[in-house]
Amino acid sequence: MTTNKTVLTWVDEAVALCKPDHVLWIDGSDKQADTLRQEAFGTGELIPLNQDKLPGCVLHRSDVNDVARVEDRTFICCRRKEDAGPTNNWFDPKEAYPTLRKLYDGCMKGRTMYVIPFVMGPLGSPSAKIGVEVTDSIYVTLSMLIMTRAGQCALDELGQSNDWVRCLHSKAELDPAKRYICHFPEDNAIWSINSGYGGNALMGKKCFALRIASYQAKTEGWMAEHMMILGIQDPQGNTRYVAAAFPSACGKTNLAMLIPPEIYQEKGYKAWCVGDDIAWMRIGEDGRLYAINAEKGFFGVAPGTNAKSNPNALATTTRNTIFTNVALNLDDNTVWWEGLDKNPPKNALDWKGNPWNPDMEVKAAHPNSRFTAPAENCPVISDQFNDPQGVPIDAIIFGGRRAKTAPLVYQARDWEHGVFVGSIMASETTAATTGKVGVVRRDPMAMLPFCGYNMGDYWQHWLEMGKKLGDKAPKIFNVNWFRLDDEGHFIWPGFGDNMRVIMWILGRADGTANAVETAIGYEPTPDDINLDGLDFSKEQLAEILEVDPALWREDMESVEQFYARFGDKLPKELKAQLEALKKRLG
Ligand code: GTP
Ligand code: SPV
Ligand code: MN
Repeated sequence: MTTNKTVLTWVDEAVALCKPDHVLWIDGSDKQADTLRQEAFGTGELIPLNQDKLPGCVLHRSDVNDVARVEDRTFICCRRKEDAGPTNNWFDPKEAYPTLRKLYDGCMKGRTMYVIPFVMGPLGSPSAKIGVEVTDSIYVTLSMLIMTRAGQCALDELGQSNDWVRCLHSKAELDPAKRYICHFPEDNAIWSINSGYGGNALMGKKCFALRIASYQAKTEGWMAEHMMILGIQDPQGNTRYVAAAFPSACGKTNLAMLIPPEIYQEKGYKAWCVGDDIAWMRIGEDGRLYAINAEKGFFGVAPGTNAKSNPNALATTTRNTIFTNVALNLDDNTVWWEGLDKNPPKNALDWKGNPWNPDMEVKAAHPNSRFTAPAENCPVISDQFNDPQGVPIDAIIFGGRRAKTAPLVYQARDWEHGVFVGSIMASETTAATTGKVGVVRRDPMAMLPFCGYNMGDYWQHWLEMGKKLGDKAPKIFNVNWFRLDDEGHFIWPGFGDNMRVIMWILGRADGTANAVETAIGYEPTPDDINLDGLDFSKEQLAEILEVDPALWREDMESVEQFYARFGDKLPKELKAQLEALKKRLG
């Protein structure tokens, strides 16, 4: 399939190390994917679903100890510890390589090694990058075929170039104690072993498109971000784009596929999805910031996805989709998860494959169960999805899950203040990563688990991008859909109604929307957000726009402690922003 010596040599080395019985190069054809699917049905790695109701769809159950990203087993392996920074686990490459080599030695005996060449980003895009993943998992292979542009097209695009990322993956024994997700940014390499799930194993995603790419982006002058990309088309047919960074399981996929409230639909507004998880952004010839979606599919959270919350996601998953760790409805051989509908199956298997019925205490689907679905299935996929140039971004939105502190929305005073707003982001942890759920932690730019180098240098890079963009820089905002009332209910209706907030944001970006200056930035008044057709009062809106200075002063103490970890890597601009905010808060 290729004469590229750098690829052939590396695959030979991987074969010599892992010692598979067979090697199969993935060409990207439907025929080959079908053969692999049939093989996986035979071994139980995949379970076929009802082909009338869910054509081309399959179910996969991961190992019960392998259900989410493992941040404590994820390492940045650069020569100097300080280059990994205080927020990453560091593993000296001098030790990491020999340690891992021992684990990979012979790990594919009796198995086939699949060689997957893949492109991140639209084919022919100046922003696109290439990788080759070898793996011993059919599930990973078929997932990569959905999530990336994989096969012969990638090798054609690569030609004889040496500029590609080496992704060595083996599920090995799936032993959590020997699980390593190691990134070598200085070597363009990722070594992942003993996991077969999600961001640990689909290496185009977080490993390459964020951890390695963020390092490349810093070196090459662009941005690799944990952001969805949404286009809002006005009645005149002009589409403007926003990019939003929310931590894992905090609403990117839902915002990316939102259905406009009726009041906007009636006027002729439309919403288009460009991406739901990873945006690569560079400055275009006109000086504006352009974003591409690095991926070709969605690896979305299943629980909570339903015909009301996200009908577009549901429609996207009705064909050629891999479901992982959801429940199997034995009556009609379809899938189910908590929050899909109010009719849980009476006769089902839970995500572990055990008999399940609605009277049982345990969950039918794992909280981090997911669908892997082709973007082309999405009813609102943007016609710019494959555009090599990407789309121009008018606004960057940060956000997280905060029960109290953060208001529904506010705008940063300028780019530098916006970088500060991103740097102080905090959010409650979710099931997307192993560990405790619901603990507030600082998660700058939603990149805490994904920045491939020192976060202090990353903030510096953001500041430099702002200088380059000058007055063409997108405006920066912060949102919080997750404010709770005293009974612990979400106050804001969220989902499609988030468009009401996006409209204010776009209005601010073009200078038409009103705002008042507050201690934390610019905020709308309750009159500035359109509540027409919504059962939600201005008093309620006022409540979630409110900023409690005492809570903020407390929060800034925690920011101060967080910042202190970066020593002299903390950009002085951010330190100054913190001091200025503290002063404004009194
Ligand atoms: P990753 O794929 O892990 O990066 O997650 P994500 O950021 O794409 O999150 P996603 O859109 O899948 O949403 C995660 C969870 O948050 C789901 O259970 C959603 O139902 C819920 N959610 C999303 N948007 C909203 C919202 O506006 N309000 C409320 N209350 N919940 C939301
Ligand atoms: C996330 O956790 O942000 C995800 C899922 O998008 S994973 O691919 O596992 O990283
Ligand atoms: Mn994500």
